[in-house]
Amino acid sequence: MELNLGKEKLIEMYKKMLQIRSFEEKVFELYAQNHVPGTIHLYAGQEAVAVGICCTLRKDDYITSTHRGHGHCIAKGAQLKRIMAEILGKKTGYCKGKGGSMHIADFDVGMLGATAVVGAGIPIAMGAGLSIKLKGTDNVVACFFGDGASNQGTFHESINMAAVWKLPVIFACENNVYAMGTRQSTVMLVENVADRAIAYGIPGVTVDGNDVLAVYEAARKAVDRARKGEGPTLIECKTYRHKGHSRIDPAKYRPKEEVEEWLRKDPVGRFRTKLLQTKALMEAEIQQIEKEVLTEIEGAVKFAMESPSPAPEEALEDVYA
Ligand SMILES: Cc1ncc(C[n+]2csc(CCOP(=O)(O)OP(=O)(O)O)c2C)c(N)n1
Ligand SMILES: [Mg+2]
Repeated sequence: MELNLGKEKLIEMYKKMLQIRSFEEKVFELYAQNHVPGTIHLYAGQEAVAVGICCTLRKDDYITSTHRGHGHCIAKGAQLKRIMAEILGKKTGYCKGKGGSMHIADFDVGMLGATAVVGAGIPIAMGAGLSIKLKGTDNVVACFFGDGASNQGTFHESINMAAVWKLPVIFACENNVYAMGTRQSTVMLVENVADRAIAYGIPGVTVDGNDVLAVYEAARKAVDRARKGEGPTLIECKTYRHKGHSRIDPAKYRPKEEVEEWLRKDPVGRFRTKLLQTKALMEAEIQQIEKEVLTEIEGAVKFAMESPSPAPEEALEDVYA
């Protein structure tokens, strides 16, 4: 990984990765204390993907997300306190506390929404790409989805249409080895999700998804291509979730050695070490960022905990019928 991005960008990247990690640790703790009414799918371990991709985007660009979406929201610049409030089912959350973890969207920062339906974000990204093309602006949309979602029809149909119409979409597959308890290699005969790009005539690249700079570099090329009207790219980021699939999954299907190997490749720790080794940032500067992030997270928790729950009579408001 190369560090020629400028100090400001590196600080932004480290800070966002740390925000996601600390946020997810806090959510896990709050869940254990029974403060989270719905389910949760934690993003810890995959931070380099959301941050590497989103740090190449402008505020007026778009993203679509998945059921594992907290990291995408944070990386695109959504407010920590309102994400936390939504997860805790509070009125100040992005969906007024009525959606929970998998229903967070923030149009102000181009975050078009998380979804509980695996593969459902992919056609939404394709549609956003089509709208950009019809409006004639130079925006792009990054579409996050998992290895499991890449076996859904929505993936194949959307990517083909985006390819044919040269839509400005970056298809970012987070290959974290598993779809719930199913190992990717048992349900796909090609080794890499990126190998599928050739079937649609677009570039496909596989990158180390635990190296934020490698993800950033691949995303930068894909974004440039998309902005110039040259069409979509499929980027596969090889990564790993630290926890089980959702809050109730102890992930016993994962060999101990495999988990240990991936923990050694932890994206946050690796980036921290890299920043220090290359003297891009000094220890004191890093500690300052870490302190700031912890304060922000504490503020978000306090805000969410002190916010009111929605009233029962509001249950049918904001519903399309
Ligand atoms: C259409 C659909 N089928 C099945 C499910 C149940 N389900 C929820 S998450 C998941 C696995 C998704 O795996 P992947 O796309 O690799 O994402 P990851 O959880 O690994 O981030 C499944 C099968 C669902 N929510 N929606
Ligand atoms: Mg997966």
